[in-house]
Amino acid sequence: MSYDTEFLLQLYRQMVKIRTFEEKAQELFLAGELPGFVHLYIGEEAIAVGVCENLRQHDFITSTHRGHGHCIAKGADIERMMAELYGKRAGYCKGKGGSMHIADFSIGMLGANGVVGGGYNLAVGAALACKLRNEDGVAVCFFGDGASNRGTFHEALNMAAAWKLPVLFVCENNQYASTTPYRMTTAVEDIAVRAQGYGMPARIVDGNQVLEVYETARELIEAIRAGQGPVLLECKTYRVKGHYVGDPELYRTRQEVEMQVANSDPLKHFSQKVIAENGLTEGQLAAVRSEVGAGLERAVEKARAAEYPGHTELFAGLYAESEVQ
Ligand SMILES: Cc1ncc(C[n+]2csc(CCOP(=O)(O)OP(=O)(O)O)c2C)c(N)n1
Ligand SMILES: [Mg+2]
Repeated sequence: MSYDTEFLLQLYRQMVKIRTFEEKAQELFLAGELPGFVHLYIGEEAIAVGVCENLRQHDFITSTHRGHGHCIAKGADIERMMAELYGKRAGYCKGKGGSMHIADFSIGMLGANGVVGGGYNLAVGAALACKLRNEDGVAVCFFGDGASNRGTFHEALNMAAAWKLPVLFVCENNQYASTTPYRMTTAVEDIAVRAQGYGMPARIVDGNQVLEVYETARELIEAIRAGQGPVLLECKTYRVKGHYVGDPELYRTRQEVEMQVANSDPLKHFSQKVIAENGLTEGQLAAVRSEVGAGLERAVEKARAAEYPGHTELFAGLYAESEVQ
């Protein structure tokens, strides 16, 4: 497939936005500026970007505890995200949720989720709503390899397949679930084989190559939008950072991590490819990096200067307004 320069720069911009946001979140967390817990999406950028570039504003996504990349790829505002990480009132959850609860319903982002495997049924529900309303929207459910061992995986895939709901289940197989390597908890080589048990088609892609993810997701999302039912897409990748910022990572060697980064970093791979094959220049890529970097610095400055929610707001926003009179 041939791509125009603007599109390739857009993919790069989105991946760099995620990488830069995550590197900054790591730095700020280690400096003691951010409360709570932070799980980084570094090394997995090509998956969220390759999938979400095929979505419309009102398509839905559900996310995980490692959710910053999904939010950014779906079009969330990094200033409100950063303010949320700081616990400030200007944040997506008015500072009360933090990293694992960021949601933006205006762009179909149904929320990061502290419950592993908590996104499946939200995605199936959103897809059912699309179908009942006769809309051609789709729901994408991002989940981890570890999360595929939860019971909710079975419930959701079975119902989505039986009712032919418009869901794309995207497994981010990053080889680890917390401190456990894939092989310690999972007997099958590929999560994709599990789809067969639900009568659902599945595909496997190299999740470190954004164009491969993009092209496959594009084909699958078109078919799902046309009413052909759900599909499971397994993206093979690697969790470059610890499970959370501060993880001592006693369960793997530095050599393993360094080898993976050297061989499969999605940003490095993409830059080399577009310079060699598509005529982009290092100057164009550097301009994207500096534009993104400046935007992120502004987000951090604003978040630092923003107000914390006041004690009088402690109970505000905890419950939805009742529609029952
Ligand atoms: C229901 C539930 N069980 C356990 C946990 C603790 N926990 C948080 S993340 C995680 C591992 C998830 O692994 P995976 O699904 O592969 O996602 P990854 O962290 O690799 O992105 C676990 C066990 C949790 N948050 N929720
Ligand atoms: Mg994992």
